[in-house]
Amino acid sequence: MRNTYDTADLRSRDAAHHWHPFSDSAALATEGVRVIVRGEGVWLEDSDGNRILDGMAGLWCTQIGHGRVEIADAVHRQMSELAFYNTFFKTSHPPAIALAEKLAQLTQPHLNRVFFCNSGSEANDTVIRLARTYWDVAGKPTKKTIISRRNGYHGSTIGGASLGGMGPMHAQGGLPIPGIVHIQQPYWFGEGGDLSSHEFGLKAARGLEAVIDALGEDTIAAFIAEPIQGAGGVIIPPDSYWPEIRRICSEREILLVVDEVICGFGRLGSWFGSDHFGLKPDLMPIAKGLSSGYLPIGGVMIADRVADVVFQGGDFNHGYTYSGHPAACAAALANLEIIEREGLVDRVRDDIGPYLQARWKALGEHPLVGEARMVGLMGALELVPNKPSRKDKFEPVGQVGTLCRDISFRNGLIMRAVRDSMILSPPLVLSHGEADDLIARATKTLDETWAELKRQGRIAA
Ligand code: PXG
Repeated sequence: MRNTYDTADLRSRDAAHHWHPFSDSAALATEGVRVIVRGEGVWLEDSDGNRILDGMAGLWCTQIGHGRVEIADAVHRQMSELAFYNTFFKTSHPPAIALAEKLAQLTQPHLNRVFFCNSGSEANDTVIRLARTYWDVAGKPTKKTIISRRNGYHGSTIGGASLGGMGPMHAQGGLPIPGIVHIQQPYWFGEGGDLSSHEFGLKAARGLEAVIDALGEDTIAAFIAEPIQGAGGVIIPPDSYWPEIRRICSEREILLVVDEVICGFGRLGSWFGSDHFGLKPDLMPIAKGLSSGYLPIGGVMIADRVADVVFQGGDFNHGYTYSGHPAACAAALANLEIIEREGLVDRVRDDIGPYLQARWKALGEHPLVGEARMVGLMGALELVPNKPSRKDKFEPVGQVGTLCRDISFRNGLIMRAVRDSMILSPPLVLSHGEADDLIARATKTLDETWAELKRQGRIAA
């Protein structure tokens, strides 16, 4: 099909009326947005007809790739039958029932109930209310504080952004809300200093124990963390980290909340990041890959031990108009069916995961790359000025990452920049040939970034 879009017209109308998330809207209006018009598999097409490899799976979510008409058909069928009804006031409908049952089957045996929301942010706001309500009903109402991590990401609502540990988000709007405490993240490359990765993993984990002791266990409701931090820069914790957190959680009376919004639904080569790291969550927020982003839907999986207590408290006074929206549930069900039928989770674990990881890690040889890391299909390249030093960073932080991201775009590959690291999280349907293509584009991008930095005199010639 020929591309018949008028990019200049779209850009000017966008600039006039569309306020973008996480953007400097004034600067963007001058620069002009890139307009994406079509998607097929791992490929996107922009309004100028350029093909771009979607190395970010939409926004960490399009597990099954773009353009799967099967999902559109399932949604069409559902909307033709029942486009909307709510799940409040003693009602339900078949797609919400079927999806809740399916999620109970796919998750660990102790997770048998889901509370539906429309996003990961809403899921995490739900987590705050559920965790505190749990302790209220359990007769321990002083247990209210939630421990989270600096540079964690849990969404952009007031609750989600407060749980998250993003400084620039806290700086706007008077966040975080009271009752949330942040500890160190397990980011060895950036914060490990002279410690080995093993030692640093233990140190970061023991920060949890130290805060529980400092504040008193009778004040702590929960600890929340992503199995691997996504938006924070694909922070893969040292091997010592999660076992130590598991030990601490088993010795202390606190809920463990594992935020699976990015790591869930096959991203790490297991159904959930909790399975990968051997974690047993009490609450488990999900979104993104649940529907591959075809329609907005999220939820919180709730452990039996939590549900059993909260049920004794009567009404849980919380919910969203679109909790369990029929069309979104139908999209999610069709998406999960594709993930299962095509064996995408095993494929990431045994086939395309190891294939891409080997090639991605080889990019670590590049003079600009201080570390190349990847688990499943989720990876990062740390760009450094003075390899092999981990201590020397580009100043000011972020410019080189943005430069590299823009060059990558021009080379037809979407990577995301976090500080000065390049992030990759492609659709799980990526073929071997597409993985080779991706690596070729990433290599070209690194070479061109390196050349540009030399030209600018920012690294020794
Ligand atoms: N938890 C985690 C772990 C996430 O990654 C959310 C919660 C919030 O989900 P919603 O659906 O409310 O966005 C997320 C979202 C980025 C980026 O630039 C990452 C997210 C969202 C937007 C941008 O990396 N993650």
